[in-house]
Amino acid sequence: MFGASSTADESRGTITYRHLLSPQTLNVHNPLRVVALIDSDAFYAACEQVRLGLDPTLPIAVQQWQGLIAINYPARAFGITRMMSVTEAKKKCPSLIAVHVMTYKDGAREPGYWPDAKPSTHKVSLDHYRRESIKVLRVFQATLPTAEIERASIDEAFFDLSAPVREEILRRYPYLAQVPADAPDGVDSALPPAPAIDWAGKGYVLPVSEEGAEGEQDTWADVALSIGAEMVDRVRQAVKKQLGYTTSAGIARNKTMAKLCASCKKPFGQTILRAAAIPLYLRPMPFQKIRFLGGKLGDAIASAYDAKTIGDLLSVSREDMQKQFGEEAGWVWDILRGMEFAEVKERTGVKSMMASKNVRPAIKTFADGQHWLRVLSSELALRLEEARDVTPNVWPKTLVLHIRQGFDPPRSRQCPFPYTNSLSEEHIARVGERLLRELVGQGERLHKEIINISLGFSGLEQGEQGQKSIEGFFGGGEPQAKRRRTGTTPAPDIELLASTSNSASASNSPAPATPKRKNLAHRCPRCSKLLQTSAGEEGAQDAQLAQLKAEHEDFHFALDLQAADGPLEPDPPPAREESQEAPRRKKKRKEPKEEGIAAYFQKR
Ligand code: DCP
Ligand code: CA
Repeated sequence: MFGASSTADESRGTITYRHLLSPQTLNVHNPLRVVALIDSDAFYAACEQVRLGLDPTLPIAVQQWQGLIAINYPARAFGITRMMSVTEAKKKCPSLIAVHVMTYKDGAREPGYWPDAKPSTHKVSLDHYRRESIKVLRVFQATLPTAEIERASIDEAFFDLSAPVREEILRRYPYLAQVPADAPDGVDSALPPAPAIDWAGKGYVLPVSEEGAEGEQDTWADVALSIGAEMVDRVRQAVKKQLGYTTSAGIARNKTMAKLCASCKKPFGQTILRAAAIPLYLRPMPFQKIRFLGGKLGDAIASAYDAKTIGDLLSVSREDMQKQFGEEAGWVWDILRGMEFAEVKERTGVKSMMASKNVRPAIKTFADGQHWLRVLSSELALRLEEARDVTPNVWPKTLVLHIRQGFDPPRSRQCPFPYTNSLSEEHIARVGERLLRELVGQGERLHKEIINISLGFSGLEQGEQGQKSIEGFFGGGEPQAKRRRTGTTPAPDIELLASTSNSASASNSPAPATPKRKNLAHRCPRCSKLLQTSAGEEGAQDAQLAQLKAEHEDFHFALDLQAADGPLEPDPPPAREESQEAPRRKKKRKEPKEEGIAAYFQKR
């Protein structure tokens, strides 16, 4: 069953000196890999509890207009859920403290906790939660400076702890640093037996068997997980101590497993999923709970195999699955066995920001439109300013305006966003107004009223440190332009298939040019798509491949967001086309070769 046919599943095989000592093996296939997901508990509610200095045992919920968007655990004990209105929730728990999210009101430069917030005059602001989210990220970075950290949402981050864990193994077990002279296969010899692990204080360890009989000897991969668990605990305690937020975590060998088990011990708990415990943990799980299997693809698999749980699908062969759902369905087969090779990609900044408003009453005149553009612009100005505090010099390449008129499909216009030394809401609003004119034409009264208006920045990129003016950096527009040109160009002859073992930051810092290479390729460890550079200027291939990888990872990021429970923004953008990733995704879907599994990711 499990393991028997999992030839790629190195983590159940022999762990050698090479796995521990060779820098080249520090990659997604290493059996000593340690990945964690940390997720804040009832995040917005916790932000309000800390901001207001409330006792954390009190029931608290965050309110947006009449609905609830976050509920802390004491309030959940009363049966309050996100689906309820404030009135309903207060019936269940009269002492519930319902805090309304901040809003922007006309004329005010900054959002505030206005007592009279109404959808007709105010616009929701998540600024406080974003700021707190950045603070949490800073604690992560300061506590674990050598981990790769990928911010996955406003309150979740993945960690690749493999490098610091490897260091710590060598510090604790220095005898492993040298391959013994009599080792039969040199560096490819198995490590000596691992010491027994004392799991006390490290978190909840998912069992290997129902009876609780462990039976199996601890492996070095388990030792790695236990050290990773200590690190995650340290980081979580630091967040609690410094900021007052409780978090929960999952520690496993890849992102999907870490994410799955992170919610086992909520709130304020962490869970460890060892390789040997994966079969028992996964078998009864409804397979549609797994990222990307919740939508159309999951439905199709469910009906093809009359399956509900992961266990129901384990008898399906990889070949059968690929025959039915395309070559790339290999990752589905892998994930059902707990295997996944997606990198934790260093992603700590933002790439786009969108301010959106469902307007009630609808916008009927150009002046109404100007009014809301000013409100949206003031939010964007503030957010860009804050982003620049965190990431100096960051500036958007593009300003995008989306509108939805009645039941018409949403429409959008975009233009380059000019650099200015004195960023102001007026500057953004002026460019936004030009875009609005392009969309609605001349005349004061609109032909059709607007029910949603969204203004956003995309292509946020950082200028070089120490650069005098940001204009020099963006003048050429090279990175984005290159990305567009190469994104869909097929490359006929691949000279070198870049391994997935590049460090996660590869796409942030392109490798130095290698003149001999004609073009490069990279197979996405998540969906197996082959990304190829086109034959072009010599030496540009590494940078090109890095761009392609970044773009493709954005595509997955967009899918991740789509697959998440719901929109993170309480004022959801009117259509997928709004997010920066969406147009690129759409373009990809039109490629004829996006058959098989990709077809299942098409929009509704
Ligand atoms: N959020 C939202 N609307 C949703 C889902 C989430 O506005 N449909 C916001 C409020 C949450 C925050 O995003 O506080 C994080 O979302 P989570 O799904 O992680 O939920 P919580 O952090 O609130 O709770 P949990 O402890 O279950 O993670
Ligand atoms: Ca959360």
